Amino acid sequence: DVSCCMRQMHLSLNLLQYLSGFGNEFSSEDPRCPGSLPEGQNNPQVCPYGLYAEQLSGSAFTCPRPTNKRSWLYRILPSVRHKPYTAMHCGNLTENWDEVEPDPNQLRWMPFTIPKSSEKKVDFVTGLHTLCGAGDTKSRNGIGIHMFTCNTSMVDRCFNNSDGDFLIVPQQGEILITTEFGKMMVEPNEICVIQQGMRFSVNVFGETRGYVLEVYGAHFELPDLGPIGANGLANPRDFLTPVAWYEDREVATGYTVINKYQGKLFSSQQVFSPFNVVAWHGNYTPYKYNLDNFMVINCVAFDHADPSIFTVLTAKSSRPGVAMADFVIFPPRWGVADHTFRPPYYHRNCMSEFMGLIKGHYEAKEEGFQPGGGTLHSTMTPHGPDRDCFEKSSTALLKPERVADGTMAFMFESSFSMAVTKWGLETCQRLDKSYYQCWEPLRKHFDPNWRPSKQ
Ligand SMILES: *[C@@H]1O[C@H](CO)[C@@H](O)[C@H](O)[C@H]1NC(C)=O
Ligand SMILES: *[C@@H]1O[C@H](CO)[C@@H](O)[C@H](O)[C@H]1NC(C)=O
Ligand SMILES: CC(=O)N[C@H]1CO[C@H](CO)[C@@H](O)[C@@H]1O
Ligand SMILES: [Fe+2]
Repeated sequence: DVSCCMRQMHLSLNLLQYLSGFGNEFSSEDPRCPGSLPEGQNNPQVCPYGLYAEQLSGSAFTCPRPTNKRSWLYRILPSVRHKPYTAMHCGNLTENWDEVEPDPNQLRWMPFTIPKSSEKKVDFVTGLHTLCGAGDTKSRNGIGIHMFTCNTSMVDRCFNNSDGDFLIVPQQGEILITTEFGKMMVEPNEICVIQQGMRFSVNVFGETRGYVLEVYGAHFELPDLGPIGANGLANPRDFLTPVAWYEDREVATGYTVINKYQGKLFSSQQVFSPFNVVAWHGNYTPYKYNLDNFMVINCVAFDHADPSIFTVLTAKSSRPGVAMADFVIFPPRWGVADHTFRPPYYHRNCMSEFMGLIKGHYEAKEEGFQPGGGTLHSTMTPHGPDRDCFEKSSTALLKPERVADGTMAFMFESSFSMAVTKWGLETCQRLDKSYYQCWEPLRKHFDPNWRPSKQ
C-alpha cells in the first residue's frame, strides 16, 4: 500500500534542523549518490555525478546574516528548462481584496465543504480557496488566508509560489509533500512551511482539509524570547526538514509547473520531474513542526498573559514588534490562575484575528466553532466569551484544571486589516449568519448598591 510505504519512508527521512542562530547551514545528499554534494565550493566547473548547480535565494543577497537565506541545489537539469508560462484559471484563489464591500462584523464559518471524489477530482492547487487577506504581492507586503479542500493527489503537477511563503495547517487527512529538498509527511496537529519559490507537490490519502497562511515579503521565524530566556515555546531542535530525494523521471506527456505569480496562476510544461535534486546545502529549506512539542508558558498566579506567549512562528513587518502575521496556538495546558476569570477576556484588538480549529472544542465557545471551520474578528471588532461561558466561569470553583485537552485551536494574527473575499462571504455558503447571537443573551449584572464586603 503506497501510503503506508510512504509513511515509513518518511520516518527514516527526517533530519533535525535549526531555524535560526549562528551555524544554521545544513546539507543533505540522496543516499543513492554518495559524494554528490561538492566539497569546498558551491559552484565547481563540473559538479559530481554530472549535476547542475542552482542557487535558490530566499532573501536579498545583502540581507544581514541572521536574515540571509539561500540554498544551493545540485540537480539533474536546471529549473530553467521549461516552456513559457501561460495564464490558467485561478478558481477561488484570488488577491483581489475589493471583490465585495468591507464587512467589520464578527464572522464565523461552519466547517468548509470537502469535495467528494465522486463529484469531481480536486487536488491541492485547484482546492485552494482564498478567504481573506490584505496587501500586495508586488510591493512584497501582505498576507492571504486560504482554505484547501481536496480529494485527489497532484499527478505530474507541482506548485511554485513566487509570491510568498505558505504555512500549511492540515486539519483533516495527512498530506505527503514532495519538495525539491525531499519529502515530508505532515499530519493534522503538525504544520509545515514551504517558502517562496520552492516547488512542491501534494499527495493526499482521502478527504483532506486544512488552512494556509501566506505571507508576502517576509519569512517565518521563531519569536524572540526576551525574559523567558534560552528555552521555551517552540524549540529549534523540533523543526524537521527532509533529506534530499530525487527522481530521474522523464514525463513524455508533460509535467506541469504551476506558478503563483502576482496573485494569479500560470502553468508551464516541461518533460521531466522537477524533483531531480540529488544534493543540497544551505539555510533556506522547507520544514515541519509537531504542535505537541510546543513548551507552553502561562500564568501561575493570577490574571492572563497576552496570547503572544503562544506564538509558534512570526513573520515580522518592518515595524519593531509588529508582525505581518503570527501563528499562535492554544494547546492543552493547566489553568491555575487564582481569583481570575480564566477564559479569554472580552477585548478589541488593533490586530485582526483569524482562528481555526484542528480538533476538539475551543474553551471560549464550546459550540458553534467546529474543527475545519473558522472565525474572523477584524481590527477593533469586539469579541469574547459567549454567555454560557461567561456565566459558568464567573461562578466556577477555581482549582487547578486541565484546559483544552484533546483540542488544538490556532490563530493567524495579523497587523493587516483584512478584506474577506466573495468566496468567503457568499460562494462557499458556510458563513454562519447567526454568529452574533451568541453574545445577545449577555445580561447586566450591574448593581449600584454593591459595596466591598468588610472583613
Ligand atoms: C469555488 O468554490 C465553490 C464553493 O466552495 C465550488 O463549488 C466551486 O467549484 C469552486 N470553483 C472552482 C473553480 O474551483
Ligand atoms: C519558481 O518561482 C521562482 C520565483 O520564486 C522563479 O524565479 C522561477 O522561475 C519559478 N520556477 C519555475 C520552474 O516555475
Ligand atoms: C484519493 C481518495 O482518497 N479519494 C477519496 C475521495 O472521497 C471518496 C468518498 O467521497 C473516497 O471513497 C475516496 O477514497
Ligand atoms: Fe481575540
